[in-house]
Amino acid sequence: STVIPHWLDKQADLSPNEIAVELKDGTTVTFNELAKRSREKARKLATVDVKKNDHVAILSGNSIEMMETIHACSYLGVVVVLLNMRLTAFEIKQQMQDAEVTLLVTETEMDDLTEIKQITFDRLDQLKATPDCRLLEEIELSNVFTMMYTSGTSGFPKAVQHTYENHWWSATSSSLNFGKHNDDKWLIPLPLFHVSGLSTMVKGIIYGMPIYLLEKFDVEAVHDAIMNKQVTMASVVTVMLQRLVSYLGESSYPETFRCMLLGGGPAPETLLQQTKKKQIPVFQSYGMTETSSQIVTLGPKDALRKIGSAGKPLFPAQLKIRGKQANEVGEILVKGPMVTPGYYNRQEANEKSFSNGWLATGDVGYLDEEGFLYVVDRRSDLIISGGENIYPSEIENILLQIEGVREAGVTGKQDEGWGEVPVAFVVVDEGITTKEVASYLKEKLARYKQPKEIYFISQLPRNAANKMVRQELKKYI
Ligand code: S0N
Ligand code: AMP
Ligand code: MG
Ligand code: MG
Ligand code: MG
Repeated sequence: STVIPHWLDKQADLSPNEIAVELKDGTTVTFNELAKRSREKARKLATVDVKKNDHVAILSGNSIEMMETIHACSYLGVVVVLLNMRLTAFEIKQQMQDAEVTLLVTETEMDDLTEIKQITFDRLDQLKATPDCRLLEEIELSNVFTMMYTSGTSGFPKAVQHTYENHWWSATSSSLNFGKHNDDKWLIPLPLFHVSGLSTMVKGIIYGMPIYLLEKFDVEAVHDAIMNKQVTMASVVTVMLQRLVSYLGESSYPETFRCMLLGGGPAPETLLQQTKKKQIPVFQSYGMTETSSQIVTLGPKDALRKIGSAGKPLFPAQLKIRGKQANEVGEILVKGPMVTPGYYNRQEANEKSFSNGWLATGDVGYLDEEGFLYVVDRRSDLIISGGENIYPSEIENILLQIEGVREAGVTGKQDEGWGEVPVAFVVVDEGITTKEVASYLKEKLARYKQPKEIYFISQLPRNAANKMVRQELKKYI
């Protein structure tokens, strides 16, 4: 496979004193410093027995330490497993076991994960680095760099593997669409544990571009970065854009702000019309964890003309609608070097999802006569709440573990704040209360996955084959 110099070393050589990361408090880190500190962290990780091909998990909000740890792993040839900060200890343990993680690196110590070998960023920093530890000078593009979990229709999350090559092409295909400007500075208000945030971090390294990193989304901080910190591009999900638009009021963003990349879920037409009126340069996109971020994006030429469309597949990605002609609705299939080689340890799911390099997304849409994609429906039953994915089957499985719960069905309900939220319907034995059900779920599921409403009903809607029909649950809402 293709081998390139380690990309952070390469950029540190090309742009040593240029800014790689900028924080809200004014802290900046140059490429040279970032490379040096990441290499130092790699040598420290080696002292706690981390070695090539190990799987190391990171549980952290956005920070420079987190970025350095991710790069440190790449210097050791270690696969980084990025965990969602919102998960419960129960969910984290499941994912770490599934991903065969040997060490967890955290921002703060996790008391409820004592059985797992863990180290905080601070404790890692206090270690004395092994000076003779050999770090990788080159990257083999076909190797896996990162893994992150995405829910599955089966009810249990699967780890999506990203190779260096996937990240490389994701970054380059984006720049072939948007262009790479010398004054670009890209704002990351999205978590680095999602590919939305991580892919932007990688772009920074490959482009030699500063990123403006927020610890977490905050409407004032994003507004301030765009207005006053010379940010030229930003990535957001719909709920963030909605909050930004109302915060903006009658003002407008500076003309130097050239791209608001919108992804991770559907964009309401009314929101797009509002942003058009306010001349916010919104670019709709379509992508998923499996495609290492956007794979279809509206180009600058077409953003206003094709409002509502997610755009065309980026160079050199391909897209087709299974068995369909222009304007016919069907399943979206994608192919390209940014598409994951597959889920970790999931042979069955891989056989089902991939064929001749084409990924069957499960999403539904159509191409117009000019080849622009319109996404009309999400992959089977997927609920997207504030950019976080929720699979009904995952919640149903947990509900069914409760003694006294006989049947369970979960569906999405429209929500003004989050887009959609999960709602549960259960058939129970006498005596059990909704409070008991809710408190069990609290232990097992991240807050955003917990049903906002729980209804006891006498029976679930079923078809002739006695299979529950989730779509029918919508009638009860
Ligand atoms: C929207 C975010 C920031 C949450 O907002 P907020 O208000 O800051 O929440 P908190 O203060 O942390 O918590 C307050 C209460 O709200 C609950 N809560 C938090 N988040 C959610 C949620 N999503 N749904 C429902 N409830 C939520 C908390 O639990 C808390 O509740 P209480 O007080 O009751 O405990 C946050 O949700 C967020 O960051 N969302 C975005 C996540 C994301 O990045 N999604 C994208 C994933 N997809 C991809 O990565 C692929 C596509 C992609 O790459 C992409 C996507 C977007 C843009 C560009 C790209 C690209 O292609 O490059
Ligand atoms: P994730 O893996 O968390 O990034 O989720 C990706 C999913 O979000 C996709 O499979 C789609 O179901 C949905 N999605 C992404 N982009 C769009 C879009 N432009 N319109 C509608 N749904 C989208
Ligand atoms: Mg996901
Ligand atoms: Mg908040
Ligand atoms: Mg999502």
